[in-house]
Amino acid sequence: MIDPTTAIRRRDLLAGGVGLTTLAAMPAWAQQHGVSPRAELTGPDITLTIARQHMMIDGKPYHAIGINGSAPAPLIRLREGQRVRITVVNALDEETSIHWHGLLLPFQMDGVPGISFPGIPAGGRFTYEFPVVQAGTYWYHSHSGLQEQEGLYGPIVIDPAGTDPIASDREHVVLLSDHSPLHPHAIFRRLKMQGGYFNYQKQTLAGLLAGKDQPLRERLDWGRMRMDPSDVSDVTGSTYRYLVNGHGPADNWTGLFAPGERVRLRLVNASAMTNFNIRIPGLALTVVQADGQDVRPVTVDELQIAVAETYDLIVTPTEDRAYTLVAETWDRSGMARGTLAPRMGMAAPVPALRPRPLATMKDMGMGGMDHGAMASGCSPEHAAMGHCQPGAAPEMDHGQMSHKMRDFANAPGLPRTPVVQTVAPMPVDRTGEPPQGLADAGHRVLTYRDLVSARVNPDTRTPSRALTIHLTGNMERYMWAFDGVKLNAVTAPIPFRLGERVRVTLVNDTMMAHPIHLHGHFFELVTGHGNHAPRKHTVNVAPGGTATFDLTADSEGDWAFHCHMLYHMHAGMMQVVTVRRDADKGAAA
Ligand SMILES: [Cu+2]
Repeated sequence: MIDPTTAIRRRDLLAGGVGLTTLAAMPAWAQQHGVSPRAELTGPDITLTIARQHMMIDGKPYHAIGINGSAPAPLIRLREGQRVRITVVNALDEETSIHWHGLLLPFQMDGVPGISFPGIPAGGRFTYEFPVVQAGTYWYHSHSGLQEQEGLYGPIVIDPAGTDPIASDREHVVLLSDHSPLHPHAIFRRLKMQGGYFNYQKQTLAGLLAGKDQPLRERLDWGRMRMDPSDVSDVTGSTYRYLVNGHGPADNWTGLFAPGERVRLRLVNASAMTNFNIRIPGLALTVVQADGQDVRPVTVDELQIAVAETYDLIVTPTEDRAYTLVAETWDRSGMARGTLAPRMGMAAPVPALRPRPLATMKDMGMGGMDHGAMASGCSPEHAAMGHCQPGAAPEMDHGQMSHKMRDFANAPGLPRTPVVQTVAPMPVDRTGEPPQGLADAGHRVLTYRDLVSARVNPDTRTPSRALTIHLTGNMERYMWAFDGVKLNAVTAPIPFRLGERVRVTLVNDTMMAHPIHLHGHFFELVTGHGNHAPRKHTVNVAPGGTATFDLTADSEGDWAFHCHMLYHMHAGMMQVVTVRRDADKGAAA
């Protein structure tokens, strides 16, 4: 057997003699003893060297890709109003890239190979240079292949030009992620072979018959569809280690506080595929920022952070004791865990994983349909259309169900491709509901509708046009797309005219959540808050649900628009958005 440590060292040397081969070189901001993440990359000139290395998780080494010898990558701390020049040196033997997630910048600096720039070849380098025009919590990651899954991500904090309206005595970056001993291409191959490969939580027939946690009727409906209500996530704790600042649950990353302090937690979900439910038993969580944008403080007991989102929280621990930061995965297949404590070496009880959530009929896009109608296989709407008779055909088979689910009446213009396995017959706006699996949490849970911008939106015009985009997929073949057309089959980008304001509705025709991210822009979620709509760069669209936002296309160029579930993006759920002075002139503008 080759000692993997030696192998890695040799590879690093071959890759260009990068001397940082120490095992588990953790970034200073993520270290156990870090009182605050002050050791960071800062200033107008920053160099990032990307190379293969190891990552130590709960005492075991894992292959990883890091920056300047650390995985996760170092904290980059900037100030609003400065200019920054960041040189990225590629010491890998493959192409790479860095994308600055949530930052507003010229599109040539956005870092998406094939869209914004050609990528950084093996052994090459690229200098990004842009003005820093915003403040808040963001992050950066590779946009090449599946490198992000291997640890190529890190946090960005931008301090406001003036006084920070969010007062705190101390702050900690809490960067969440998922890491696997499997190579990401091996994970993807398994998903392609069988969409539910990592879902070991499937119900057994005995469980089906004996279960009391869901009405039998719903179970029968699922059975007819040959789907499984426990398919909440595609990649699970069966392969993932869930991390807080690169540390496993046993490592117990600890952030210090003095009792009575206002502690700001800058939460970043840098996972490839995992949404997390966050709670700190014994502490209320006051949400003060979402995706880097200040919001009116709202206090909850738990919130879900979807892949690629950030949330800033204020907590005020008053007791001289430890508190557990619980980051339970939304499918309840695992947990990332950390501790807030007055001194190092302390721990508080770690709650057990709660029962796994099951997808519901609402997750199938039947939010507007009652279960009785569903069980009979004939909704009132379909009866009205002459498709069936109410109360008839109670034992409809999979083929008929499939046909019903693929009824395109509610999705005019959607092509009939293999990437459209299902169409949500009656999708509903679910932004006012607790996120998936948290309906019965038994305490205050953040919903998107709770978010209200702290300031008046910069553009409060009524949108001049509306656009609907369907999120489509085929779980069995592991194909994902917008409007049924995978990126590699797309013939034209989604065009916007520079300066126009458009109302975009995302309709999730699949039974999985999709955190959708638009590069280079913020959009305003349409959740009833008028000119104080929350501004986001990523919105998680619930299964069978819709989400609507208003977008001012104010940044000229070509921008990536994609699902931030890494393997969904890789499987085709990505398109290019163009913003042009005159849409008709296309690239010539
Ligand atoms: Cu997705």
